[in-house]
Amino acid sequence: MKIQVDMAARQGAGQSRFRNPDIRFMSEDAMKAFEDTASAGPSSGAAAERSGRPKTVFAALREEVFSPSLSFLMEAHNGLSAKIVEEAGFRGIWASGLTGSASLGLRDSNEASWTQVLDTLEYMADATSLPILVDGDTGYGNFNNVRRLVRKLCERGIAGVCIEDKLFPKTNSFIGEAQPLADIDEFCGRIKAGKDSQTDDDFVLVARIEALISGRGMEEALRRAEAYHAAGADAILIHSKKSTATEIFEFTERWANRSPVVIVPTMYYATSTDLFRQAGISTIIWANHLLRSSMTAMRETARRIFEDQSLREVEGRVASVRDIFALVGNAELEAAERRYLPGKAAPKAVVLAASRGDLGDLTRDQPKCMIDVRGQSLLQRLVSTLGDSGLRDVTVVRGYRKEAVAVPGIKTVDNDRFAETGEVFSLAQARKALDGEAVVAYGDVLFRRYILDGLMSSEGDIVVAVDGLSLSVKDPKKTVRDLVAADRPYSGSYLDDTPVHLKSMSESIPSAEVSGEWIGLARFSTQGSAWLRAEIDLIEAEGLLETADLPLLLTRLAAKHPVVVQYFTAHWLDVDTLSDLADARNFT
Ligand code: SPV
Ligand code: MG
Repeated sequence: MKIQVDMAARQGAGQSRFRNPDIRFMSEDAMKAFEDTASAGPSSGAAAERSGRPKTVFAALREEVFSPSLSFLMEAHNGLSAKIVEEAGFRGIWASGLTGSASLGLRDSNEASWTQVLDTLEYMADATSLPILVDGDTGYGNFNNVRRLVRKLCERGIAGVCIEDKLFPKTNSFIGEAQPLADIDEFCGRIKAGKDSQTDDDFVLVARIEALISGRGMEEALRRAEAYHAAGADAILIHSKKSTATEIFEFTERWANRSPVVIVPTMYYATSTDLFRQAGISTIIWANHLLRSSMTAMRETARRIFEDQSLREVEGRVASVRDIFALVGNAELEAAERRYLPGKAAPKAVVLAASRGDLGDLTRDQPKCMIDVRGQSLLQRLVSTLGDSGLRDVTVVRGYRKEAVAVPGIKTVDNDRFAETGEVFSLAQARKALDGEAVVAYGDVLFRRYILDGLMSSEGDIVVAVDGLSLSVKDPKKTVRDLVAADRPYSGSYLDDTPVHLKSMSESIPSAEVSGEWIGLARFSTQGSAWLRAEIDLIEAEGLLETADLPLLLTRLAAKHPVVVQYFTAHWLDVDTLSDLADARNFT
């Protein structure tokens, strides 16, 4: 359902990008997301998530184009580059016609058919959660081709299209002079046909003006902008091939933001982004830089290997094979195999949540794991992260205020002697869950899912997650209980795959030997779990079950079996103090 929104009135006349009080169309969902974002600041894409309603890619692109702050779309030309754009932190993708063609070895002259473009887009949309604005060239024909294109784009979850006012087959804007332009009325027909064919209200159609490129001048560009806007284009892309942005700024000044303006500063790259921001530009497209940088890298590697007839110089300078596995999500496949393949028993998780924790009033009626962090308890957050990595069989060891431990779907066991016993005693209460692959976690840690996925895909029988750059390393005076001494320090190199092993873990490791801090997360293979159970039995037989803690247990295991240290840095926290709790509330 569409609602009419006076953007100028909503944003307040002073700060509106749309100085001309104009009527815009936004779906209710997009408007809500937009308002939440505007009031929560630029980092809040979480509006929809907070409301429990996933934001569509269509609404996400609309939000980028219509938000008052400057947005950026980064070029991608296939599934892998789309993933890299997302990994870098961008909020949207430009599916460039030039780079999409070039990556197929073709010219930017509609040599790839539009359905071949669509196929590539499907890979890209599958590979990323970011919204994609596709360079639809001229729309591949007349109004009728645009209609079919837009319907197919909506079907495949492509959030928007940009069409340019030239003729099919197109030629890249940076080739030649005075390329013929489409008749204005005919192009307006393409715009109307596109808008009438979208099957999602938030689909974005950008009309690209080539008048400056083809030497037809500013008046022509403005006349076209007015006509395309009136025909229903959501935004105007004003293109220029000058080396300075003078004509872009003249256009934005005179257009006065009657609708959002999109630019492609490939040729006027030296202009500062702040000037674009001051000019009220909506969106900058970095149009071809991933393809161009990969060409440089591929040439260098090919030449090196050709000359050396060896890989020695190259290995270590290129992404590791493991990096490829990580980028395409092999960890998820492994988790799915455990869930769906016969014979691959689902792994279990044991969460230790018996202790009270010392957070004053907050832990008067509930244990620390039940403290609320932005609408969900710490334990609920931990259980969902575990679930996302395929760990759905979760046993929580309760103790202090056990009746307050309530999270749907968990199993519980109790350590009723929590006040006078330690962690190994708690773990022993969950011995039954330690019969096969298992993860053990403290109940007060939050971590990004990739850390757990890393443990789950490790080949070690016992693997511990260690922050190689935590405060314990930087400031050995800070009291951290779970200090780790490993046989190799954290190297900081993504390419370094050499296995690292635990030597010992405790709060009193001499500072020179500290390699990091254990975050309270460990994985045991079926073999590892058997070793773990045997060690708990032994500790019990020695009369130490009440007093032993997990660092002691892991140190004893490390003396007998390889305990693999998996390093990472940041992206986790445990909640020991009120200031940790404040951090937890900002943790995403
Ligand atoms: C593209 O990336 O294909 C574009 C931008 O259309 S440009 O190459 O500048 O024309
Ligand atoms: Mg193009």
